[in-house]
Amino acid sequence: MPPSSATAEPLTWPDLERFIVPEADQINGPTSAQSLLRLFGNPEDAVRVTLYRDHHAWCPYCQKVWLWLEFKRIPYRIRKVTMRCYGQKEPWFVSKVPSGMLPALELDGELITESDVILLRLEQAFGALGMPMESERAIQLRQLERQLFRAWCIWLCSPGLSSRQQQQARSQFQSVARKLEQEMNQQSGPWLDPEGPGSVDLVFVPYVERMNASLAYYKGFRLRQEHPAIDRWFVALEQLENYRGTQSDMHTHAHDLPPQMGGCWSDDNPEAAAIASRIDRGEGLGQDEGVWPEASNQGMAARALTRVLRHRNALLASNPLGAERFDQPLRCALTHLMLNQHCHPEAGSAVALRHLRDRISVPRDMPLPAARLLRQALEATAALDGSERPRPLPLRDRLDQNPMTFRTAG
Ligand SMILES: N[C@@H](CCC(=O)N[C@@H](CS)C(=O)NCC(=O)O)C(=O)O
Repeated sequence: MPPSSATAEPLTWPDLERFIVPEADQINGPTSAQSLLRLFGNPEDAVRVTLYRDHHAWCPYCQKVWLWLEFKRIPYRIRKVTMRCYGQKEPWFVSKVPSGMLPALELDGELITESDVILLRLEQAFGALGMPMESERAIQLRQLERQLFRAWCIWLCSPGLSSRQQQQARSQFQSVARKLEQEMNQQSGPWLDPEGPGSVDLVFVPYVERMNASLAYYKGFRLRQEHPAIDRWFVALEQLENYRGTQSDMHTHAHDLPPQMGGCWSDDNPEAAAIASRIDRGEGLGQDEGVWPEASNQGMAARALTRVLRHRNALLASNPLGAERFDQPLRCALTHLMLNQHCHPEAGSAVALRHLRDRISVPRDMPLPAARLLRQALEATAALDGSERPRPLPLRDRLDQNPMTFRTAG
């Protein structure tokens, strides 16, 4: 909804605190990136599993295992570890896993690495999720996932492709995506697994989510429009709260992938530039990005506000404008978020507001629709001050996202 024409005075912090909503139960409630223990109604001594995954929920192989545990409702603990691209790996983790690679998992005290090996061991211990991972069809589908991954990497991560090579890379990617669609179309429902959603579906989720985001942002390619069976599969996933709790958005992926992939290259077409600018401003990409079935704007705005207030001191202190000068502009943006009215920030705050806009990470900080509203409120408030933009987000690392500032918050 566009903001009303009225302008508001910035609410005070106590005024804003009245909008705080209780956080859902992170232990037994819906899937949440903030959980450190998941019991699904079981007693704590039922826990046999510890999942080591990254703080920011950026690691695709971790998402695969995370999804599996959530879909199977296996009680587990979570220990978060820093990825090299955004900080220093914790020494306790390196003594456990010398390569530092994520994910890792402990099952009854046994350490397991490599996401596929982890899933196989979990399957042995707790039973398969739909089709067993080593059945003939599952192996074929897992190979198809790697084929699609390779075609995506060639298109997205090869620097300096000529227009002809770009076209070839796109055709190659689409021919593998069509094979995936054929597999989906063979089933009566939207899933790859006839009993669906099974392990074979979950194996595809992390990278197909990243393909959808990165190909829109860097190539102007709308995966969900071009490949309707993949869209149906996404729509079905988005009905499931255990997927939504892990789901990221296009802004997050567009900017977390370059350091992880060693660079993502734009095809330099006007469609890509328009989509990238829309995503960067925080507008999202509507149905191509994801549509949550039960998201009311007011509820999601309150969830965004609740997360900001939890980290208020760290957000103020880490802002380039400094805590004191960023206080009023941040309250203005939050006032806009909650009242849907423009609120004039103090002069010289546009860059600071956009600095925060650029660093909201999904699902680490909040759900996809909440982040979209918060980014839009930050951008609308910044635009009242001017068009000045912060430095572009770094491409080689994301040390600007070091989690340590936020570790003790809340
Ligand atoms: N083949 C491995 C790949 C795991 C992997 O590449 N992990 C990346 C994160 S997505 C990693 O831990 N990199 C080290 C780091 O970023 O710190 C698996 O399937 O588990």
